[in-house]
Amino acid sequence: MSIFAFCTSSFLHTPSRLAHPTHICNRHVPHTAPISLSSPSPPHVTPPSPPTFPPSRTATITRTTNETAITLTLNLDGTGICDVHTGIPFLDHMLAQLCSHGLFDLYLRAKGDLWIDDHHTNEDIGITLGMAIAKALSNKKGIRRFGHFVAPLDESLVEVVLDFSGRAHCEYALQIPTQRVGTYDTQLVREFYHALAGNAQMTLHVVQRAGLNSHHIIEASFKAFARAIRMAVEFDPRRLDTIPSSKGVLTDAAALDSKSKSNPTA
Ligand SMILES: [Mn+2]
Repeated sequence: MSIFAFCTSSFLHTPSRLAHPTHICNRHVPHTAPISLSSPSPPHVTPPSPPTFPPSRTATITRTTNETAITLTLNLDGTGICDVHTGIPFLDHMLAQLCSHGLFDLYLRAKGDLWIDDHHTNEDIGITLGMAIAKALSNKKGIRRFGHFVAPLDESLVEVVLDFSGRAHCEYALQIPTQRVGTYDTQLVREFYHALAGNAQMTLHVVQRAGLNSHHIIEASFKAFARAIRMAVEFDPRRLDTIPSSKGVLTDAAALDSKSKSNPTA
């Protein structure tokens, strides 16, 4: 029987004594050399250093066309601060969901041709936000890459699954029962997701599992989208400094480059 049979219980409840087990035991059991302390002796453990993450991942994009002028700054490692004025009140409300549940900080100002309708402004905000996400993620080293979430909002239930794969793909399957929420054309939800996924180089699936109310369905989708992005962009402590791909690359650099060439202000 080990010498430690006499003192095990005191070890269990007094972790601070673990550093000096022989001192405690020697008071009760005078030992004669040699005594093996191999098995119960706690090994000397150096606490692991906290992982060194890069500083906050931010991106600023300014994009100007004949239809819209948009400037935004995104911080993927933020706290949920949302300072946006898109000119489209319902889209402001949805971007607030994105920030709050994704823990992004977003500053955005948009001036668009709203006298026509919301289409160009809505789509170009999706484009610009997607570009900002891609820029902030850079080579995607250390991120989880995949994200998913199912968000309820009362009777509505929407699932979002995404992958920062470097390939732009959007499967959109919301069935919104009314043409408008407030003044917002609900067809624009699809346009927003397509524009964002395409420019963030993201594979995106938006699936409606239940829902009756248009506002609820759309808002549930943005909440699920926010949480799925948050999951995907957060760091995997087992992935530090490596790109989460068997191919070794998750960025279509040529696509990003062609965008910046076609839009010199971006
Ligand atoms: Mn709402």
